[in-house]
Amino acid sequence: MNQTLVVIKPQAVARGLSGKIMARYEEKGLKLAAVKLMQAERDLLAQHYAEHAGKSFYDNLLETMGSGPVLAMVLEGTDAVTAVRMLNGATDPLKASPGTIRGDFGLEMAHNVVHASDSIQSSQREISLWFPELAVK
Ligand code: FUP
Repeated sequence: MNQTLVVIKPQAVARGLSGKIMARYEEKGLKLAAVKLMQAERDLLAQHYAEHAGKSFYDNLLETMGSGPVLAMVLEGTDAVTAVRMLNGATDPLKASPGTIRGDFGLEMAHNVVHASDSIQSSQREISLWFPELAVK
């Protein structure tokens, strides 16, 4: 069993896709451990995407992610990190296979519809960043 962070991005929330996307994860057998609709502050996004600081797409990425509410969630299950990455598909929606979430619901790299942690280590870092209230006190 492990946990992973998923963020449904602002444009997908605005397009009314949250329910459909969440259903994909639930239908796979992943369990929702936490969920919240929130406006991501720039400071949170800068920490979240620290590995991309300085890259050509960084400013646009932070602006896009801060452009409206996101739906952040923690999903858990057997190999949840890998399971979610497989369901999401490739980063670039044009290269993501049809049937995957990114493949089915978007066209452009800068506007793919979801983020998910890429390893158990990043899931732990990202869950504590997005859900500090879940930390053991
Ligand atoms: P992923 O782990 O699949 O979310 O992909 P990355 O961490 O490499 O990228 C994070 C986000 O940056 C992507 F969702 C979209 C954006 N991005 C671009 O806009 N252009 C790029 O060339 C790479 C990533």
